[in-house]
Amino acid sequence: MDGVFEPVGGHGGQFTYEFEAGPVGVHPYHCHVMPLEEHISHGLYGVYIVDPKEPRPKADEMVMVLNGFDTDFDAENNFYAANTIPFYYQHHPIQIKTDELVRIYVVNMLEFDQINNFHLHGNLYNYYPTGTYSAPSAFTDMITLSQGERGIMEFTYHMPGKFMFHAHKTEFAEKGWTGLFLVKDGAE
Ligand SMILES: [Cu+2]
Repeated sequence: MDGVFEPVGGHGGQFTYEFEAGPVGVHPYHCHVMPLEEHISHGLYGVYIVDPKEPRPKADEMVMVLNGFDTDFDAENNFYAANTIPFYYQHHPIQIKTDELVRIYVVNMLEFDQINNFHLHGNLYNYYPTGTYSAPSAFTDMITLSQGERGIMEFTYHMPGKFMFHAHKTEFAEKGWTGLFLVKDGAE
């Protein structure tokens, strides 16, 4: 089932999409009804994860959808975020533990601006494009994603403290796409 030819229908409508889960990885899904750009730029999308039969190593897992919103319908984003709410993780740091593996399923769903990125402070991460989980393509603190690109990031902090993560595209950071990890001593 492609899914494009089976729209859910009007208000209150429903449709059950059926498919066999695969390939292994992190995948976006989105509205395919016109006007497409308007629908995507207002949030009609989501993410699903297909786990491998042999489980990934145990980790503190989270999903981050990188997005922006055009609130005044001028085909430009008024704010940017990781998971929709600007500056949310800046004001509510994500608590993680030292020496514990953190796994982020990251998906770029940004409309209008071609590129987005994910920069991490004080650490490097292994990056697996599309989450297919063969070999990492990079060990870095900075990846750049085009629209629809996604993957898995894995890292471990060994020191407690506050560490920022944000778009290295400065405009996006200024308009909401920044956050903090609050790393606590895992032994405590
Ligand atoms: Cu920075």
